[in-house]
Amino acid sequence: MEITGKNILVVGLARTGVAVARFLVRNGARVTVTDLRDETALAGPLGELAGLPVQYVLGRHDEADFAAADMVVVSPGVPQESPYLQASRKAGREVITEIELASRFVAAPMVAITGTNGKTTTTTLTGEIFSACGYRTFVGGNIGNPLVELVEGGEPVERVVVEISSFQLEWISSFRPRVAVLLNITEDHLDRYATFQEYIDAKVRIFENQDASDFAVLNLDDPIVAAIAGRIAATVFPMSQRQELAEGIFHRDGVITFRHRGREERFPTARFRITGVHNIENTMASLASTLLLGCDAKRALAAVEAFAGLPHRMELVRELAGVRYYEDSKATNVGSVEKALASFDTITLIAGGKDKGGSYGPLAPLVKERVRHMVLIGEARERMARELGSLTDTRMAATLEEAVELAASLTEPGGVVLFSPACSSFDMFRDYEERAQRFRAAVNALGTGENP
Ligand code: UMA
Ligand code: ADP
Repeated sequence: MEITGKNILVVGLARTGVAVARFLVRNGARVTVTDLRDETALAGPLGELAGLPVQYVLGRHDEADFAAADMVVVSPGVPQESPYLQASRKAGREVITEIELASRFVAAPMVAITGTNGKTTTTTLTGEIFSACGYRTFVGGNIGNPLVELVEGGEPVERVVVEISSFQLEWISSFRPRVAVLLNITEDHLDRYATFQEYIDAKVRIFENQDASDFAVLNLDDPIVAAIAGRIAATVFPMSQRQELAEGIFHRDGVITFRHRGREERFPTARFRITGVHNIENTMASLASTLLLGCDAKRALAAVEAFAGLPHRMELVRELAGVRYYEDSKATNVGSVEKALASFDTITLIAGGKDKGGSYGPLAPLVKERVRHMVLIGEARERMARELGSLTDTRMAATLEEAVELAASLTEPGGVVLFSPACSSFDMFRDYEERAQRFRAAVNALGTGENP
């Protein structure tokens, strides 16, 4: 792909925009960056690009720029229906995401991981396994560091692992991973997509450019994922915790078995540090991807056993007066909360936050069975109370701190206080990490007589 001398418009100036602009400038493009936020709000990113020959259109978008550019590179946060992007398309301009641009320059075999939940855990673990097997590995994508940073840096690598969101797949045209993983699909991001089907369609695009020489690692236990198997050109490499597979990877009686073209490898789970059925799913996906791309089973097992998981995913914060407090701030949709609820018996659930438009109904059976008390916070609390409130003792709290105190007063010894919000954090917090820190501080302040 030729970039030199091209007139390229970069839309959005946050992590993606900065990395894309740098890469394009370095490769001789004429770069314009536009963002709806103004110069003051963008002081940080502008500082990162200081001194580079970039033109800026800030605080607004200008339709003429979108129609005139040879190519438009769009950040994932920009909605597909943006009228400006539609103007580019109408003018016959190529619109692509950063992941599409970057992948055109990646030569090393790539594993791309998507799904509603488990992406970051699986991406991280996959990277750890490749590294333990001696491959120089780049790990990036939706996890935080854009893939284009790899091609910009020019570091030679032997394996690439990218976490891919549905947003990043919206404007691909040739993106083609050697191994594409789809972990699961449940309702999410209905504040961005008009229907659940639109979200599914965006996710499935990860397989769009693969052929039979590539692999699609599919979780057969998820009905929506299983239904995709017949529709794609890649060689399907199935995974399951419910059925034994002659070809694929499956879990039974504490052993994960990988079978591929006559090769069989067995991985006992007894010494794994990450727990829960969902983490077996993530581990199977990581093992499948890495073994399919050359990893040795013994080294792979050692890497899995050493992996302690990531913060803010069902982390034990503290035990106080016989009550365990778990922080699961990264649980921003019902699918992840289902897994958290399935992990404990007697639960006081703290949930709520910014509503993403989906139904909370799928949580009903587990709430009824396992949740003794529910404390709701944030914008979504009224709707959550309407959909789930009749199933258990339900209270409202004005702040997270108040919710923690209330939960502590309600929970009997032997019970669990679980903060698994089912919502994003942006109504009350900067992001899920700040929300996590606030919960931890409130829990650690319990019993001290102090406010966090
Ligand atoms: N903007 C415009 N015009 C618009 C809309 C937005 O100019 O019409 C501007 C905003 O003012 C802002 C910029 O675009 O300045 C934001 O871009 P962005 O939201 O794409 O932010 P980045 O920092 O580039 O982060 C993106 C991903 N963000 C989203 O998908 C929302 C990051 O995923 C990702 O880590 C990063 O690229 C690197 O690849 C975050 C995320 O929340 C973690 N992802 C979602 C999720 O995991 O659920 C999908
Ligand atoms: P993602 O990057 O897709 O958001 P994470 O690994 O960050 O995934 O985990 C997000 C949330 O989902 C956490 O609450 C975690 O406990 C839960 N989770 C992790 N793996 C799975 C899975 N395979 N299925 C359902 N929930 C999961």
